[in-house]
Amino acid sequence: MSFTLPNLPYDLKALEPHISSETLSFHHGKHHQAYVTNLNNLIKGTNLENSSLEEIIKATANDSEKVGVFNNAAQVWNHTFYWNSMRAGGGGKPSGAIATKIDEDFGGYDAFKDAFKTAAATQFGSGWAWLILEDGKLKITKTSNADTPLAHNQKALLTVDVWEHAYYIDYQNRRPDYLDIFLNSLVNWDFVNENLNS
Ligand code: MN3
Repeated sequence: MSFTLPNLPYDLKALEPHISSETLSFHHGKHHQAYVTNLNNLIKGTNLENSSLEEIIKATANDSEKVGVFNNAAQVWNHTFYWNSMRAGGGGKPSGAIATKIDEDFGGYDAFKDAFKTAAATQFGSGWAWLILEDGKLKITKTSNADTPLAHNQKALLTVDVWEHAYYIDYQNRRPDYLDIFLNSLVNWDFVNENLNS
């Protein structure tokens, strides 16, 4: 099976002024596309050629000879998940089941927000911050480079990309400003609720 780049769930200008069409154009059209192209080249003619993306990620997560396959497969998956983690007019306090669960497990939205921002701000170098469900509890994690909750039997609910390519055009080195905007104006809580209920 050959993978194709999924379309963005909104148009390139949809997240402006918070994330520019220039950022989305490069990030989706160049970076995400490159992971798809690399993955297709790496699995061609191998025993992973007919596997799903999730199967490839799980099969290669702990295989030191398949690091390249894992990195590209996980980055394809992580980016699709990230696009869906945002929407125009998003952010702020959640509603629905996730709001209740955040109150139960973090003691309120503000505590969640502080913990998520801290994890994302303190990820050294490239990586991701996540809201996940593990053993029935919400947790916040951070992963380096391509690493993903899928490789750790954790259910991903929300992510933010903290590779510099995600924010450098719009925020330069100011990762904390990008994170504030993500939390206050971009989070797609409907997607988070769908993931929680799936
Ligand atoms: Mn990225």
